[in-house]
Amino acid sequence: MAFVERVFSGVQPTGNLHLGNYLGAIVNFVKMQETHNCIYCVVDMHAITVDVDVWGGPTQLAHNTREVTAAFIAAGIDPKKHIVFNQSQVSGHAELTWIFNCVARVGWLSRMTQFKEKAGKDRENASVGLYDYPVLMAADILLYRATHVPVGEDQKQHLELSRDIAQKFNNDFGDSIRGHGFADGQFFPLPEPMITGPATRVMSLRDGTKKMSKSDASDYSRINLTDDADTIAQKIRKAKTDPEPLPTEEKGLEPRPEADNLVGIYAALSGRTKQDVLRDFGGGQFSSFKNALVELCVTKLSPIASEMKRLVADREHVDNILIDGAERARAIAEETMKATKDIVGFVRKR
Ligand code: AQP
Repeated sequence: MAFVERVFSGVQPTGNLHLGNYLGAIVNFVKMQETHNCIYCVVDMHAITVDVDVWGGPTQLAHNTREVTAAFIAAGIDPKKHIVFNQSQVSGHAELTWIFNCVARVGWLSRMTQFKEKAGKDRENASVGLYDYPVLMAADILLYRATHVPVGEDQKQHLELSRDIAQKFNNDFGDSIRGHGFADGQFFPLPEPMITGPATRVMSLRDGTKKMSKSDASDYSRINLTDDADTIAQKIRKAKTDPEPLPTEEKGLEPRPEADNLVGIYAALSGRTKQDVLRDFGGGQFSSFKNALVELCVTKLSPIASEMKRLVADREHVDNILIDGAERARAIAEETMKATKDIVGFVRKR
């Protein structure tokens, strides 16, 4: 069956929204609005899978939820044409997770590298929610039977798991799916990851081998979307580099992760390729390249930061966007849940 194309993606309200989230995900969210119906979700149920002192408690969570919503809107997402909401307002996410918990295998989840990294050595003490995170993510996407998922490269493995869950559900319940009018036995699509652009994995400004991350202890490792111009300039000027001039060819970046990262950031922000950037800056010193990068970052990010600030101050407006989005999301989710319950054999009121 050909599925109607639909985009779904989410961002966790865990604070410190950074350039990696922006270039790896949000920029592509904005682009996909031109060609698809899109659903963008602030995934607050994912945020609470780490310890409460890490996600910051109720007041912080509510603030971060509004801030991510503000970032979506400030970056150019249209909440009227598309859907913007926070996950916990639509109960289908939790309901479908339970059904998928009974489809997914323990062995599949045990291979997830993000769980291994986040749980660290103290695995016994990690929450069950952190272990189950990828199943909730599969439910997020498949609740809307979404076909395309724009994400950064770090989410590739989770997307593969979502495809495995969709496939196993379709196989396990094939006869029932056909019996409920889906002639080819395919109820859930296998969602496609959309990992595109020159900055699918933005690295830390302090260590080019580590991903730029919200939870890095050093604020100098990342550019936050709320940073002002002086802070951005300071962080880029202090960013780790090496003593060589920039290469003239892209392959010269391969053994130089910090140079590769900064050139990738420049390319992504200017909508050009890394080779184009090296045509302008190759052979030159980092100091002049960094000056140009500061200027570009400030030009692109400052309007987003000030619009975010304005929106976060208008709490009622942001909350109304989330409430309206949740209503429209719920209407789609309820259709999927009704059909899924029928397929599984759960008796329900008609
Ligand atoms: N460094 C990155 N480069 C490119 N894309 C990135 N994403 C995250 N970091 C990078 C993408 O941003 C989207 C939303 O991510 P999330 O809200 O799930 O946050 P996260 O992956 O938990 O972000 P962090 O910074 O990596 O958090 P911690 O520090 O907790 O591990 C996703 O599409 C993600 O791929």
